[in-house]
Amino acid sequence: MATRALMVVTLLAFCGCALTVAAKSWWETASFYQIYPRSFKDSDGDGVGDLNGVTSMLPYLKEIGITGAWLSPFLKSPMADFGYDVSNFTDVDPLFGTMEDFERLLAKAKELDIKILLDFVPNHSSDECEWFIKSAARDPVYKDYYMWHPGKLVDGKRQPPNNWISLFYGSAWQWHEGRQEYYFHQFDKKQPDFNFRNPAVREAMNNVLRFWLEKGVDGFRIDAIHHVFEIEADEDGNYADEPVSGWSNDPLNYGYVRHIYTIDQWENPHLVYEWRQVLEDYRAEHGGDERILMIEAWSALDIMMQYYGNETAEGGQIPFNFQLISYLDRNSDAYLYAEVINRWFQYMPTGRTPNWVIGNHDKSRVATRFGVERIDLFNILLLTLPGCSITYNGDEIGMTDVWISWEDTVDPQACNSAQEGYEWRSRDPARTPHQWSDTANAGFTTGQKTWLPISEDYKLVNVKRQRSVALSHLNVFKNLQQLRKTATLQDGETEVKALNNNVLAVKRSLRENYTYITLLNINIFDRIQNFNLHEHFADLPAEFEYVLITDRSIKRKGDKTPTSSVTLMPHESIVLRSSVRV
Ligand SMILES: *[C@@H]1O[C@H](CO)[C@@H](O)[C@H](O)[C@H]1NC(C)=O
Ligand SMILES: *[C@@H]1O[C@H](CO)[C@@H](O)[C@H](O)[C@H]1NC(C)=O
Ligand SMILES: *[C@@H]1O[C@H](CO)[C@@H](O)[C@H](O)[C@H]1NC(C)=O
Ligand SMILES: CC(=O)N[C@H]1CO[C@H](CO)[C@@H](O)[C@@H]1O
Ligand SMILES: [Ca+2]
Ligand SMILES: [Ca+2]
Repeated sequence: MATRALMVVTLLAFCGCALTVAAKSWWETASFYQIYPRSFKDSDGDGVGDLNGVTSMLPYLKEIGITGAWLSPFLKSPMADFGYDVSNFTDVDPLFGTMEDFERLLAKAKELDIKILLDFVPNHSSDECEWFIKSAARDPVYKDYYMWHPGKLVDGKRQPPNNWISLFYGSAWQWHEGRQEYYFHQFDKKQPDFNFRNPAVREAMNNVLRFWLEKGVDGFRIDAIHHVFEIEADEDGNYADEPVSGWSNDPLNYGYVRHIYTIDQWENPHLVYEWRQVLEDYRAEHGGDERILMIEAWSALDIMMQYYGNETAEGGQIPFNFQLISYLDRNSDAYLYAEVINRWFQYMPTGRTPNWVIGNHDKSRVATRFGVERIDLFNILLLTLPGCSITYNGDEIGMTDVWISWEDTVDPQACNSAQEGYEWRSRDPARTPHQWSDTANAGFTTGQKTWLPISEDYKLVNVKRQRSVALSHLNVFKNLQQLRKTATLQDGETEVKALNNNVLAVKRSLRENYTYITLLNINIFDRIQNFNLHEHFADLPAEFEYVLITDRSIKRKGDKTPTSSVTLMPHESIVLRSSVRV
């Protein structure tokens, strides 16, 4: 089994034992990219990105060293949640193109050796899915596909069955006139939750995976897995209230209750093990490279680790590591960075592979959350840590959030409640169109309008311009991908530590190879840092060479520095390489 081979590698990485390095599976050092298809590239001028647009830009992914991409949903959908409300799990939405377009995308990706992962949204379908329509009509096959409840009578008035709240505001139970029952939805009311306790639902979803494997996808990114199961109903078919949290005064606010019955139920990881088995069975029959699962869960670390697998069953290869997103902000010091990074290593079971994520389509952009002066810093960190990196489209050129007026806001998480505070809830600012060039609409579309406004900074921040600026964010990203191919960054041991409040160091070393040290000046004040690396790491040679610099650097690539006195300029991030193999 592939994971046994991994164990050897990771032992080497974390205890330095003298074992041989086993060959790695393709994904273990992959540089992944998240494509939000609505905003990546529009091929037909309607102002919404599409599959042919993605296909036309696959050479760009190759150019920037991406080895695998996951695409946010492009399946048939009424778009109440921009595709996260799927009405047919095996059909492409005409807004994005056709199945033939997707097949062409896959063929082109194969030609370029870029792996493609589909976003699989198992928790719910759209209320316009045929399965839901049949379920509402009590069709004998589908009637228990979703979570239905007659509600309770209070003073002769019908009320939702309990106090469960939707993430998008208000009761999680929606009355259905046709069936004369409530259905449960963790997200929008147009996203009814599946009943995963029904084996027929499990099989239907397994068949969805098989359908796309047959098309040739290399795996799946699993959406919102921590919401999949709810607590089992009691003997009378009722579900207990969730306890009031005390964090909010508004009983319709998601934070009003503690979600002990609607998230992180113990069954969730086991569903992932079942899906992994579907992938393994497919591979056993059809061969090819390992198919993978990326797992999206916003859960405590001990729960996250269960998604890797248990003693007898394999799980997802990549349970998203959201530690950097969850615990760091622009005021964090280097000790916190080190702690947050090392925590994943401490919890991760032997033989598993770490992964690093700093942005996605639900979070404020990294350039906005941490400041534009830290764009290179995070790209350098993600790409020099061991394991796989996952970059949200646009972060390689340092795109920032775009302010969007209430009138232009389209995200249901913002629109479903009052105008007041919508800016806090809206996910639109991080979803604006990709900035390709300085031409009209940033080269995203040939049309006049775009589904979300283009950032005003597109004449300065775009791919075309950054290609021609030596130390642009894009070129730093590309230079990193070259470094990443070295034996040390692929297979080396890792030591992450803060040198002081302001400087984070990542040391990567491998027997008989060069040692690399990433140094990040996190300093929230504009200060120069000087330090002696011998005081922090044992057995370093006397001299290091600059192999990666940024536009903050005064040194040049190839310059040398004594190990005893390394200087970082304000907000400078660099990678040094030992002058000799060790
Ligand atoms: C999904 O779409 C395909 C292709 O149009 C169709 O054959 C299938 O019946 C649809 N499935 C559902 C559940 O609507
Ligand atoms: C691991 O998960 C499998 C599949 O869900 C289960 O059958 C098995 O009992 C679990 N093993 C342990 C040791 O918990
Ligand atoms: C560097 O490490 C690789 C293993 O990843 C090894 O094959 C090689 O011999 C090492 N030494 C040199 C000089 O490359
Ligand atoms: C990061 C991410 O993919 N979030 C999605 C989680 O699932 C909900 C509902 O499907 C979406 O609204 C989010 O965008
Ligand atoms: Ca389009
Ligand atoms: Ca659910």
